[in-house]
Amino acid sequence: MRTSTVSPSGDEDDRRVRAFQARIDAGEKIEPADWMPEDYRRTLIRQIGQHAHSEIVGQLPEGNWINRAPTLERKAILLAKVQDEAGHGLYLYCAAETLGVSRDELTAQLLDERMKYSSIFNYPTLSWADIGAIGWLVDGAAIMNQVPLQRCSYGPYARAMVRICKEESFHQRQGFDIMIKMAKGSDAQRRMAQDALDRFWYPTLMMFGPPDRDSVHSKRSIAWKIKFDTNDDLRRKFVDQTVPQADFLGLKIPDPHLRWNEDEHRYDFSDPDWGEFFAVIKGDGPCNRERLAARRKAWEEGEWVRDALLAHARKSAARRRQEKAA
Ligand code: BYC
Repeated sequence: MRTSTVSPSGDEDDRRVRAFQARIDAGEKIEPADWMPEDYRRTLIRQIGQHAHSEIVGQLPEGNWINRAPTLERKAILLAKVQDEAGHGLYLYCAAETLGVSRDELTAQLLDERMKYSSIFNYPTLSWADIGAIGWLVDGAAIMNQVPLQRCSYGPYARAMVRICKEESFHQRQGFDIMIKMAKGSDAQRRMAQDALDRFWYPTLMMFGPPDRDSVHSKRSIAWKIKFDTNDDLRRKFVDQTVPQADFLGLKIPDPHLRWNEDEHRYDFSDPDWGEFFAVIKGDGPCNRERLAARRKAWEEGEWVRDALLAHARKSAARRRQEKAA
């Protein structure tokens, strides 16, 4: 892969950077063997790597309920969803690998906390209704954020997103279906549904990232078509889409300032507690330690599988070499 190793300084570098930006502006896809500025490559590794880690860590809160799903059908659906998340993680690690970073390296960076994963997965799942709320709200937010990424300038990421988005739609639908059952069920079920909405609303709004004034990467990522909307714009779109769904369920969004703004034709709403968001992404949320401990345990316990695969691959390669030589 050809990348610049220094920031553009001479005429030649300036020309290459301008030509690169022109390709992006013209809607061309950048492919792994193409020249790209080092910062573009690093930004993609950061975003795709974090995204992959989110899919993998994101299995934990829902995996917690597979054994406690209320019916066999719900259990089969949840199992399929959690397996899909593992698949999304793998597509994304493969996309990141095309940028010259190995999956082992990305995992090492997650485990020693140099890389992040989505803040949302640091909140616990306390009841079955939380599984509905995750599908409805968390996957709903994920779709809002990920649909534009299908047009990302980097080919392998864009193509991975096409498949991921298809599966996310099913995830969102199954979550909303759980919420319908709960919200229209007994009083106790309705209370559980409202409680899940109360706890997941603001953490879901945080998924879109810090407010625009604190977003360090947005401007450049938008210019590079690695991002298409600002964090606040996507958050607003999500609120506008979700409030009527909550009305349909007969549930109340836990925001006393939520109002329809007739002039601007959108909802006004309260910001999440940004102090809480920054604490969570620094490692100080309700479940950060538990999540990382689970990933470290899985990594350590999987060592024999990795060793066995490597030994098998080496043996097969040696056999192929012998056959070729014979
Ligand atoms: N959580 O400059 P900003 C899923 C960090 S998986 C943690 O605005 P950017 C699902 C940000 O990384 C959902 N950290 O950043 C899976 C940066 O720190 P660094 C995952 C966050 O990149 C299973 C700093 O804050 N989706 O849906 O322009 C089951 C400043 O932020 C968060 C993706 O990853 C956060 N919420 O924008 C169910 C989608 N927000 O890196 C569902 C792809 C911000 O400088 N990613 N930070 O140390 C993106 O679209 C963008 O990376 C973001 C952030 C919108 C998330």
